[in-house]
Amino acid sequence: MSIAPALPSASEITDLRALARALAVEAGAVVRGGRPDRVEVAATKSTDVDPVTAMDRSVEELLRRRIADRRPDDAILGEEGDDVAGTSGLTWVLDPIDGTVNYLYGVASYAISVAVVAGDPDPAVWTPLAGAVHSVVDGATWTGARGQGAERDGTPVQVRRPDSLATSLVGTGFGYQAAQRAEQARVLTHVLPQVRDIRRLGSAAVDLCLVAEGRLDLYYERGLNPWDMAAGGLIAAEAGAAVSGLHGDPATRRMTAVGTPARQAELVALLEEAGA
Ligand code: LIP
Repeated sequence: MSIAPALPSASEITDLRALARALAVEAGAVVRGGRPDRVEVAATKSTDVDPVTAMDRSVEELLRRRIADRRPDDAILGEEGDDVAGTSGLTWVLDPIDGTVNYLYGVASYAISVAVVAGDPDPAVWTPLAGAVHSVVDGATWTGARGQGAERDGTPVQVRRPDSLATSLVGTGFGYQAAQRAEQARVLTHVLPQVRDIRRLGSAAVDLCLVAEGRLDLYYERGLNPWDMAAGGLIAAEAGAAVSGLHGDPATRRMTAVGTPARQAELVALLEEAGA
């Protein structure tokens, strides 16, 4: 049984939020200022269509340097680099460019995602404390902090409360494995007739923040990595969303379903029915 981590005070969490925001905004400026007209794939990861670019790597190095400088006792879990151990019990969870395929093609939805969690940096057991998501192309920044709400560029945000699942606009996404996409397509054929419409925007971090501010009603995806969901999940939760997996589980790689509680529960039931 995992022991509940000692949590920082409210004012420390406020400071962590400010640092997450500053890091995401600084990294965003680097990406905005340095994106070449034609982005090259530096390498591929889980499959041939799972790309990493030079910018993903350089931005993560920048974030790691800043955190090592400002928070030397904290651990780091990042998409593009090795885990760094810490002694403080806190871990920074980094996605230097969430929506890398969009960045590659110049499609507008990609973001820097920076979060800090207490406890094991595992979505099944972690305690998210603070997070920031910076949308590179339009410069929007969302932040959230445990028990302190969520905001976009200084304005508090709240989830939308649609009257029914049938009138809910739902975001989702698909993985880099062909077999996984086939399974996700099967589930989608079950979901689509039951909702207003589907949006596949390409960045889980941005999708979660769009739910937080009511520009999407619901979001679900199977296969998310911790760094795809750490900041966005907290921001959505602090904006009033229910954030969970299926069958009473927390939100993890297995499934992440998010939205205003009444509709989110209906979406979860639909996904369970579909055997998602
Ligand atoms: C992406 C997620 C997106 C998902 C993609 C990919 P990445 O993260 O944000 O929701 O559908 O398959 O996982 O790889 O750009 O950091």
